[in-house]
Amino acid sequence: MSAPAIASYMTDRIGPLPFCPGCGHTTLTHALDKALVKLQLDPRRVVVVTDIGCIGLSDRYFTTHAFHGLHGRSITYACGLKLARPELKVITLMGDGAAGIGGAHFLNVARRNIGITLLVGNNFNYGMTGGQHSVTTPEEGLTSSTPAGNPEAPMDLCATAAAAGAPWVWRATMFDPDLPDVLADAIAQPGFAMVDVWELCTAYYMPRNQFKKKELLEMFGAHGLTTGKVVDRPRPEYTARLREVLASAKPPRPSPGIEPRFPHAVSRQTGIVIAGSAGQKIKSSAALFAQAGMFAGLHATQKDDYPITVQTGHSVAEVNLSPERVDYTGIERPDFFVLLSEDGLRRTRDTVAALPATSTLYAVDDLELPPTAARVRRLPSRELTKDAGRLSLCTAALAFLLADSGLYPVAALRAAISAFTSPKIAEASLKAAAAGAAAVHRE
Ligand SMILES: Cc1ncc(C[n+]2csc(CCOP(=O)(O)OP(=O)(O)O)c2C)c(N)n1
Ligand code: SF4
Ligand SMILES: [Mg+2]
Repeated sequence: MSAPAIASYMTDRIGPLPFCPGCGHTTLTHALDKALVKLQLDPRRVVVVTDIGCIGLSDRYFTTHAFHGLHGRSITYACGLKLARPELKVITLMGDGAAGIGGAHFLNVARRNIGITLLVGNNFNYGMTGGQHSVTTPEEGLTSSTPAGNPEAPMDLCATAAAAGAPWVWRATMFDPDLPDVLADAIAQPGFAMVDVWELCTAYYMPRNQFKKKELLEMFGAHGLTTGKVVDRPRPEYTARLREVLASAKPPRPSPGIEPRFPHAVSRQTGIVIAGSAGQKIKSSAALFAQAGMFAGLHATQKDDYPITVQTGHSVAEVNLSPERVDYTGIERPDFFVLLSEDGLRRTRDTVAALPATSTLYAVDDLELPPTAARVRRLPSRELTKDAGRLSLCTAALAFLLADSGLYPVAALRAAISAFTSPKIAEASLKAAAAGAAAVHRE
């Protein structure tokens, strides 16, 4: 038989592996090398992902791509790589400590079935930081953080991954002669595959607990566990499935774009606050008002304030219009204030009371206002909503403001309504805009 084209995926250019003598991570790392040799994958299409912990020192010894990040997060990096580049074989090496610290990632990669390979170098403690207990430390296990014995029940990583939906799970030990073949099988899986490799940490867990090969193997019996395949139930891989779903999704409606085609009379950044109730279309009307400003060649920003609940409580929108770029979107002294309901007034009463004499306050006619220095203009709400209905009050009020202030033409608001709302809504909104503008001129 001819020798494999690639005889090793590891380099000795940076010296020997850094692990303590007898450490299981050495065995696991070499087993991964043998698995890659068996599969003869193009090293440019393989990424070894690790995080912190002794096991995380291994990635730089591989001649594949490598990614090294924060403790417990290697699954997230691996998933990101796989989602962006599904053609890559992404292999994650992490410790039992990292599996616990990144527990949510561990559950979700199994649930989603993202096609990465997860190899856990499970040595029952935090090796790198001096042997503290981890989620897999056996009950009564002695560690630097459980000197009187671990009072916690350990987590069975394989059962946990299986319960979360992992399609392929294998429980192994560093002493298994077929470990390279098992890792090769795991890497060859199209979906998520995990191998939990029970190991010795010869520096800490082994001496503290008199825990050698015999004790490690006996632990299986004590927990009613066996080595070998735990789960093999293939199901569609997430990355491929996601691409299918995205390919079949309806493309978003192309935006009509906003080309300036109206004049304006705004010489400086101008702040407009609109305060009303949820359900009064405050947010969407304010958005049209801002877009209409852009049709007049202005820069516009919008910020909304509303409770998390729907159809109840206040709704406040703040819009800035400016001939220059808007760098600060806060409105401390509104130039214009539109007040459409008791909810809106309750939310903004202090601001309304503090409005300066340079402000104009447009308030619906049935609201009792606090004393204010602002110039007050009353909005005839019955007249404004007669044709278009109650839901269009905000649009009518904004048209009133435009016709009164001359910031930019009401025609720009009409253009925004026609461009950005469905024909049915546009019909009512255009009526409202006409009613708002007409009410000003009637006075
Ligand atoms: C978020 C975070 N928590 C804690 C640490 C400190 N820390 C560094 S290595 C390590 C333990 C690693 O244990 P494990 O993942 O089991 O790997 P091992 O060293 O046993 O191979 C810890 C807790 C860290 N680097 N980052
Ligand atoms: S401290 Fe433990 S896990 Fe880390 S290299 Fe040494 S034996 Fe291995
Ligand atoms: Mg560990």
